[in-house]
Amino acid sequence: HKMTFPCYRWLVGDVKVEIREGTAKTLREDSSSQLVAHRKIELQEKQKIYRWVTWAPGIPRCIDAKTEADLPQDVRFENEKRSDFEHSLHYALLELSLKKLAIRFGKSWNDLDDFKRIFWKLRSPIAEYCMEHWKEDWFFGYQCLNGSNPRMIQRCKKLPENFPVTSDMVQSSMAPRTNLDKELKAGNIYLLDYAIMDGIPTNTIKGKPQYIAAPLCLLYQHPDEGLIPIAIQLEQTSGLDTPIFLPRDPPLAWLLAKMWVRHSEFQVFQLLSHLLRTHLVVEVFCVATLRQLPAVHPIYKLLAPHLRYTLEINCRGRTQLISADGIFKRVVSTGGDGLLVLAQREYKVLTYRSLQPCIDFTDRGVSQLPNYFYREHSLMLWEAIHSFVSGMISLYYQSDHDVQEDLELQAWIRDISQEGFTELPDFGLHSKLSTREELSTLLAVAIFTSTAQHAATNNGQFDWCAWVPNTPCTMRQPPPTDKDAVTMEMIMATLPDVSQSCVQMAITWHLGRAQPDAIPLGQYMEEHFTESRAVELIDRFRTELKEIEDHILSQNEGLELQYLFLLPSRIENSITI
Ligand code: OYP
Repeated sequence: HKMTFPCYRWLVGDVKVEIREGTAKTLREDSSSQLVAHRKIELQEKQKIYRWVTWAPGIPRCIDAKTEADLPQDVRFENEKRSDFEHSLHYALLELSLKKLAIRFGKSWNDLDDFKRIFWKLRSPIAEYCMEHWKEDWFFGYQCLNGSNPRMIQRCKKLPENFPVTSDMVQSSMAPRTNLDKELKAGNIYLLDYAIMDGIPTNTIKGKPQYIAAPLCLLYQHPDEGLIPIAIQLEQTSGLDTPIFLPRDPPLAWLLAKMWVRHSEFQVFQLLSHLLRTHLVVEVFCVATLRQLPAVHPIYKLLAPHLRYTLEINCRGRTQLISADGIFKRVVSTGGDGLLVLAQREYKVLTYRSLQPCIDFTDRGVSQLPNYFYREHSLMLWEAIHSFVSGMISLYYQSDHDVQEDLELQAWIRDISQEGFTELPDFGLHSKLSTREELSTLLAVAIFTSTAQHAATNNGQFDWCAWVPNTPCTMRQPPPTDKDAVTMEMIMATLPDVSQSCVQMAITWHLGRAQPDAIPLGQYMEEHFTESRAVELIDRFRTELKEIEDHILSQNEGLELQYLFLLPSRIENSITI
């Protein structure tokens, strides 16, 4: 018999009694010494089954399990989920291998339109829209705000020294009667800086080297045209071999420069924004919660629905996606050593601040950008989550003192900060919790990251990556050094080949499609809380989510390109894929 989450306590002697609907209690509130002893035994047992392990140094630690088969039944996929997961991927790969065969047997692969032969429509209006508009500059800018990686763009007050863009170069992109200097001062210039990609080891696929660049891209918030790219340099050191590409260059040169930026974007998006900053961060909360909080603890009850299936999907990711012979090694430029080096660099500078959306937007200086739906929706969701969590916390903790005195909670934060996020002196999360506010923010970070933030990065991946030239997973030729020498032949030799493109489409479809057994944000299949005041807070939370839902729907009405990734009904309650 499998329980989704074990909520039992030993009540009488050794008889296990399952109470899912009991009153939540912190250690101090548990009156009898017998119940206190049961809490202890439960935790000892759990700490035997759920153990920390270092999968690789320099990234968050994770659950000790070689494969998902080592995980306790309680945290495994249900049958329905497992068979769907396994079938959908086979289906996609099979479908695409037929297309691949068709192309192998004599059809050409020498023009961008050839990508249409393997392109899957699959009811994704955005993917189709992308295929039509991916070359347009406004569309490039739009994706910085509302694509799958909406956290890369930052305001640029002063040009980086290694990116010597001059006023003359970009004058033709400017609105009348202004120039680069004025716009820098006015705060209308933005930057994408992929310095983190510089020198990352590159993959070799079927004997052929793959290539990586470390681009810089300047953008301008144009009064009429919106956010548009105005200059691109493909490497971090400027020089004769690293020209600054401009919109007025030969069209194929500008296009290839943008593709190189988008190729870096693929890596940063999948490995850093998606894998590291959602999957691996949430796994730390998962393991600590299972190890340190008994099932009757209010914080356990609060977090459990947001941790469903995360351990299993992450185990599968470690064995099949980022392993030495996984999908990345087979088709992505950062496959092999690169992906770990990249993740380690990001982990070193990962901060707790940056996981809080309000602070992140301020730090990046992007609060003024118009049509930044991701920002607007994230902030609404953060507010709703934070106020729900604060309400729950004040039900179970009457004062800050109660937080300080909750020994189980203190062991939990210690596990998170010292066992999970190890080797991270500048992370900025204390190893003790002293106030209710600190606790609420931390729980809001855990819930926001496992729900909204994961949805924002995961759910659009087919939409934005299915048209491979828009977000290529690898590059097979080095970056261009001569603007005038760029040809279509060179572009086709650079972009992923047929089989790499097929895998990119299959995997992003597999991960990005709606999950059949999804539980949406704020819906709880088990009644962890039965106290009437807690139930009222849950109801209020749902009402707020419904208001956000209506707001987003009406805002999107009639839009050619809709932003619905953060529609509460489409956000899953936990990272399950
Ligand atoms: C697990 O049978 C996951 O090969 C995805 O991983 C795909 C598999 C297994 C493959 C199954 C198989 C989920 C957890 C995660 C994550 C975040 C990073 C996702 C990166 C996706 C990259 C797509 C690559 C396209 C070339």
